[in-house]
Amino acid sequence: MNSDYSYLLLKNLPQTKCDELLLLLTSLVGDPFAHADEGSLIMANKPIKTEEAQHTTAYFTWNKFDLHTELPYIQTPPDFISLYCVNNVKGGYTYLSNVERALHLLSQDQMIELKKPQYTIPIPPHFGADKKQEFKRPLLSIVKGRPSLRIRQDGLVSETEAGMAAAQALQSALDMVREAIELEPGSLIIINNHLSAHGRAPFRPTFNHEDRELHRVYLIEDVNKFGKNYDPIHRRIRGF
Ligand SMILES: O=C(O)CCC(=O)C(=O)O
Ligand SMILES: [Fe+2]
Repeated sequence: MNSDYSYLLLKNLPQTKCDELLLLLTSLVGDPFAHADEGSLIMANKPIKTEEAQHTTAYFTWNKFDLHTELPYIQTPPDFISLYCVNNVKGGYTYLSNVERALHLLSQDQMIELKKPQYTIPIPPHFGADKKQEFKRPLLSIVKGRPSLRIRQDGLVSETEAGMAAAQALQSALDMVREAIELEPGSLIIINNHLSAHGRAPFRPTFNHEDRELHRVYLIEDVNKFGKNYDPIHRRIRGF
């Protein structure tokens, strides 16, 4: 896959041995890994009826997931996030926004703000991290001439008002260029996590075997980018 594309969608894949298929196909793009605090290499994005699910937005909830990039609160976020659709419910849209298209809608001054290391993106509660592990970072950087975005709006803080205004303008721009895809069982989407933001429409959970279920794998092109935080035996990263 040419990693300049913001996403790749494959349809009508076999629906047996789907996790083996998911790992096999996505390994062509990068090395699968997970964050040690979150769980398995293949995560099931499926509603779980808990008290926590009412107050947060995560892989186990069914509320709207605003456009974001994956793991924006860690030092080296995944290069790609892949989602294989095991099952979907009506209206269970996946949102995608092309970062370059969105950035065209911003001013030079806003771009300058986004590149300043003035933003704190809170770590979600299910990671069990404390505030001390949160760092100030830029939302936008340029890597080999292409943009690389990290964004998650809920709880985002900036040191300055101009920084916050630029982050809000960015989120509106991402919303304006958004497309919606209703993944079908047997579809696999591989999303470039630098060049694309993703999200999800709110949907009605069933809490049974008919529920929406996407299997998710994170990929990194070069595990050496993780440095000491990476455990190659278990394919896990630690820390933030
Ligand atoms: O459930 C989805 O469609 C995507 C959820 C999501 O953004 C994630 O798991 O990171
Ligand atoms: Fe996500």
